[in-house]
Amino acid sequence: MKFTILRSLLLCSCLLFVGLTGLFAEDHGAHRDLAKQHPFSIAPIVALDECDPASFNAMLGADFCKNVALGAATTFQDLFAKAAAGTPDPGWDFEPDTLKIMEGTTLVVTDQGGEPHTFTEVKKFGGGFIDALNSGEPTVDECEGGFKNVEVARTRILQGSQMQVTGLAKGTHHFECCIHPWMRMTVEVK
Ligand SMILES: [Cu+2]
Repeated sequence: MKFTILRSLLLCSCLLFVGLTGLFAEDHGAHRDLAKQHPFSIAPIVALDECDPASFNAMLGADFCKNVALGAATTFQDLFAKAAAGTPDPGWDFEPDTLKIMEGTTLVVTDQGGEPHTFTEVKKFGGGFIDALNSGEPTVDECEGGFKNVEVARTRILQGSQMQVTGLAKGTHHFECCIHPWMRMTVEVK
């Protein structure tokens, strides 16, 4: 009797340990596979950046960039200089970079950066609507016209807000930011 209880306790501890290990292991990957797990209804994605409020707001107006990333210090001028050099700032990023989901899963994209982004589906990755940030790549059709194009405007995400993407068909989908086109992610729907 005692032995059975002890064995159960041991089994429970093991399961708990395996569960916790799984949790911690999963959280830090840039490539997330939710398709192998219990069907998820929501897949979280974050947009990140490190805009420096002083220089961005001097160019683009008060409150364009909010200081949410402590110590964010990429100036407006640095961001453009790095993009022009073909080495865009990696602090502007969607996480994860790749994602596998089951059909029917909703993508919930949260802008945790300091400035606005777009999460725009494109056939093929390429340039956004600000030539000087495109590192020489031509603007993709889906970003053409910038926010004057209602299809682009409706994919805009403001700081601290979320957008949802539903109804993705099975197959591979590419998303990029039409402002900072090196922010890219691929979603595979199974
Ligand atoms: Cu962006």
